[in-house]
Amino acid sequence: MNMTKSALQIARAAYQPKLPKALRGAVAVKEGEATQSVADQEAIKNLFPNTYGMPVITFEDGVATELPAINVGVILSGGQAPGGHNVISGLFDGLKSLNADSKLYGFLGGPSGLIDHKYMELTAEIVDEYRNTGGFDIIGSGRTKLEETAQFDKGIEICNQLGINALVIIGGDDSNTNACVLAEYYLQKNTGIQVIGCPKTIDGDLKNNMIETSFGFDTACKVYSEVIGNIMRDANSAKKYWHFIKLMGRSASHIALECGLQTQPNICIVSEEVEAKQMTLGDIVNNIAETVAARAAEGNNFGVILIPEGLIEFIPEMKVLIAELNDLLAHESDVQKALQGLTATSAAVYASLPEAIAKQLTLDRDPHGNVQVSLIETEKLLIEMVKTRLAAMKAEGKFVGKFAGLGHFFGYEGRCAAPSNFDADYCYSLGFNAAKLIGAGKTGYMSLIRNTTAPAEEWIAGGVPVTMMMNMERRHGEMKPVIRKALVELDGAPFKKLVENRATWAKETAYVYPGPIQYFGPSEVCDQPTKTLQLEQAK
Ligand code: FBP
Repeated sequence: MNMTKSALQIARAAYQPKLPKALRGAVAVKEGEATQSVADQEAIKNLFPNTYGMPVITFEDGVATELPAINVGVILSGGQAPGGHNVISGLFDGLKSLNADSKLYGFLGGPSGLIDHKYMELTAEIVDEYRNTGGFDIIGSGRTKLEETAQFDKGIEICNQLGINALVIIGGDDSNTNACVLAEYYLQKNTGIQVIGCPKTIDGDLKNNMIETSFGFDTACKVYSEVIGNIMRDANSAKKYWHFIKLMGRSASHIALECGLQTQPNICIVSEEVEAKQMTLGDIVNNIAETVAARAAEGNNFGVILIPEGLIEFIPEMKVLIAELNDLLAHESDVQKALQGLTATSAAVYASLPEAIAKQLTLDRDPHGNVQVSLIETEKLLIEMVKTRLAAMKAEGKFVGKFAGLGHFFGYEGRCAAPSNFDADYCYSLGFNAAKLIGAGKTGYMSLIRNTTAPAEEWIAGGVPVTMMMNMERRHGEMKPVIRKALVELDGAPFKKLVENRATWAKETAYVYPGPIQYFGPSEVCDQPTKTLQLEQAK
């Protein structure tokens, strides 16, 4: 194994993440009022009789008490997000602060490690190798869903074998929903195994009144914004290309919006607006072509457009087509046969798409049966369609310039970046705090760190019951309890900021070049939270 480290890696390993004041010593638990789920209270209460209604808790300074050693198992679930290793190092240090003989086990390759009993003990030596690094490679991640009681029972077996008293599941909305189902089951069965969740996803869609942001969003957006800024400088130097940049984020457009606010592109598409205005693919193409023509009229044959990864599923006619394909392909693996089942309208939409894109819509589904939007080249689809539209406008004398489109997709480039100071501190605190929740005997809670636009030492630490974030949604034809996903709010401050400025940004070349993430230097350069967080918390 190549253990050569970069100079930055070596220097960064020594960074000591900042912890909120409240977590630095022994803690006392302050309980709030009983809570309710965000909707469907009766249904959720019936499904979670033991974990429903628990109070939000806050940690305050407490008196040190002797706790027995605690053994904990940790699982990384779903897509990588910068800072996962710091959640684990925070958890490790937090457990050791409760009792030096506590042990941490990592389940390998995601939730399947728990079911298949694949694990390793995370010793101080191993954890130290991964402090402040990106990636999930310390134990690996996976997308196996924990939802069957047989899986839960396999979990009990291995926990009993290793003397594990608690599990920490680091994941997105689905994984944390499943963590809560597991917590409820383990309580009902009186196993004594606690389950705590941690909010992870670069997509930024696991947030609500309590969870201010999911970890990884800050770093990923900063990495993408750096590269977008570099492309903008290139575009403004060469003045001959329109760059169509697709940005990750399975369904919500938080990443595209945040990168838009950081860099001020000519166009930043927000899927949630497309859906609300029922815009067709043709409408989107026309809007882009008009902006290209308006800039060309002033001699600017270049520009930058940000496209959210999930856009295709928010365009009404595409949404219907994709839903039909999801159903048909679930029962028929022969694509040609499946296509024959499309309704006449969807068949016409399908036929109107460039062949390569149409084919991408029929590729393998993810474990949830959804189309894998990261594999659909929306940026290329738009370039082709805008080119055709501009040719027609040219013939009508409405476009006088030149158009050359270049496509990019930024996603995997940012998911394993070395965490920014914000994510390094936030993740370490989430992990350390999870240990305190375990020490306080809690289960069915998500680790909660609030007040995150203030300096880290003023952050508020505690826990929020997962049931509080749930509602009932139809999944695979059945009503299921799930954590409500946070899409971009069209009346929220970040989107309003875009709307206030976008006409100017479309016309002028108002690019901002954020540059690379800085790990050392003045706080205003190194510790800025995202624009999204700053605007939302300024309310
Ligand atoms: P999570 O929701 O699990 O954090 O993953 C999000 C994400 O990074 C999306 O932005 C993207 O669409 C998807 O994962 C890609 O999945 P995969 O890693 O399986 O290619």
